[in-house]
Amino acid sequence: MSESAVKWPSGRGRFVTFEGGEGTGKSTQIKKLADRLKAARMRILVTREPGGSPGAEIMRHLVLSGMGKLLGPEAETLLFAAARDDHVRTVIQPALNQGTWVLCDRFADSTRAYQGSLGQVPAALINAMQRVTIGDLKPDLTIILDLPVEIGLQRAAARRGSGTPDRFEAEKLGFHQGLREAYRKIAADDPARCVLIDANSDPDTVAGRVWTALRDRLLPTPASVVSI
Ligand code: T5A
Repeated sequence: MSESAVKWPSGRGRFVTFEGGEGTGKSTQIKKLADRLKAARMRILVTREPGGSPGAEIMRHLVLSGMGKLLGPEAETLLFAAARDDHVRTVIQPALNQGTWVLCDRFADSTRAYQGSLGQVPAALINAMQRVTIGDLKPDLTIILDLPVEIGLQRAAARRGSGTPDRFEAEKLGFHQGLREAYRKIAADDPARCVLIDANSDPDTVAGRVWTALRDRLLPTPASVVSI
């Protein structure tokens, strides 16, 4: 089913998040999906975490510089939460309310994987922060890009060139392997929301898989198809 054969749902926008380890291709795939949706005349907002609003971009600079790590895992989690709170209130929720589809590069699953599973921050703290920052807001679809960690880290290093790895890119291989497992578990635990996608192919092939997931999950009924 192509974009032109789709009768897009109206009303509140849909919230689609992209997750995965370092260099798995989230930004690349979000751009491809956004281009395709825009070609179908959808109203699209592409955003990211940490960041996505002026206040949250300041927090992004703080955590990716490694300052948050100095404060310890719990405090670093609070920094991500503060950034998310601003982003949700000032950008994501207003856009969804206006019928815009929001494509977000990382969201709450990143906190569960990086700070929860790998940073060993207690689930009780993460759940409490989630209640404060996002309340009932839940992605309609979460695309989790899955890739052998060596390939993801090579891609991230190639893109970075001679630049310095950020706070999380600089972690050891075991950290990234644990991250991949954490994301696989998130996908397995919430199959109604999450789709695990093999990202170990060329960008257009992966984009085809992402499109199929979106079509199947967010445009599922035969009534969504109109003849052309
Ligand atoms: N974080 C974030 C937390 O710890 N807790 C949280 O709650 C949140 C929200 C953010 C960091 O913050 C952490 C997680 C992160 O470590 P970031 O700079 O936003 O850091 O970086 P990431 O989100 O990790 O994204 P990356 O920049 O590492 O990579 P992407 O977006 O997954 O990958 P992308 O698309 O930029 O591609 C990387 C390179 O690979 C190429 C691209 O051209 C690019 O050069 N590429 C491919 N090459 C071959 N085949 C393909 N299919 C390819 N797809 C892309």
